[in-house]
Amino acid sequence: MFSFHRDLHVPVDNPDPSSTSSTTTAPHPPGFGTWECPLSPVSDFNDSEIPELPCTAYYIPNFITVAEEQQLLNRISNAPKPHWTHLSHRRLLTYPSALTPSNILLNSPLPLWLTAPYIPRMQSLNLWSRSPHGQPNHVLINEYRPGEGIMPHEDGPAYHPMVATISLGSPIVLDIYEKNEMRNPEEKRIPIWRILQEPRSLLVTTGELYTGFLHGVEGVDVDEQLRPGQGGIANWELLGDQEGFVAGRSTRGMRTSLTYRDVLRVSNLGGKVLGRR
Ligand SMILES: O=C(O)CCC(=O)C(=O)O
Repeated sequence: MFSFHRDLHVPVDNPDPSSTSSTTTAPHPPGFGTWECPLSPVSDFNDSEIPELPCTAYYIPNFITVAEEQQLLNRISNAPKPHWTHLSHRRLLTYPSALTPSNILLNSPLPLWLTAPYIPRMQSLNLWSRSPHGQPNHVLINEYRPGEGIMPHEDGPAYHPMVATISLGSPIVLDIYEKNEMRNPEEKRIPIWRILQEPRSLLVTTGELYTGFLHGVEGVDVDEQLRPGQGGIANWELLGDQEGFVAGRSTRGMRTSLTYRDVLRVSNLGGKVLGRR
């Protein structure tokens, strides 16, 4: 009856994440870096904006504490085994439930352990003020072992165009790609930007970055070229622990992401769709 998370994504090709290695970034096409953001979806957040990226991405290190990270990891590891969806290169938990095939969320609250104090903390930064429900109503939890990843994709129109990701466990690099529909499908995609997500950080992607680009995580055992500048890490200056990455590489451990979203169409069991704008 319901589609799974993978169906919500719009995959653009189907590479084996473990067969690729990201050590470079693609040259930026003409016009890149000249984003006009007349209606930045988030207003109280400017110190955390990742420079150079299209509008808009924000990175906040240490958004949660070590104790909160541990509590979340404990909750996730206690999730009943049948609740996990096993995908080819990661596993996934979906709260409160998967969307229907027509991308509708059946109205049901998120569990408290996923909401308090994290959603109020995001709201105190004015984060969801422009989303239809004023807060996230859907959380997808991805778990990656070393060597696992997620192919380049976009998150699609089911959601208000914003994702807020809390990272737990190992650091990991998120790659951003041009959509470039004209490319040869055999050709390996090269990221144009790379964002390093430290444990306990919050990454917010929204606006043009949500709608106009793809994102993915390479299935590698070691993230390399961790440094500032072209081909390096776009959020280098915002990292909480630059020192920890001065060797330029980071060996992956288990990494879990909590991706908070606002599903546009919500239905009570009676079938009435609420919350559309
Ligand atoms: O794990 C991540 O940070 C990325 C997850 C992702 O791309 C997604 O859930 O759509």
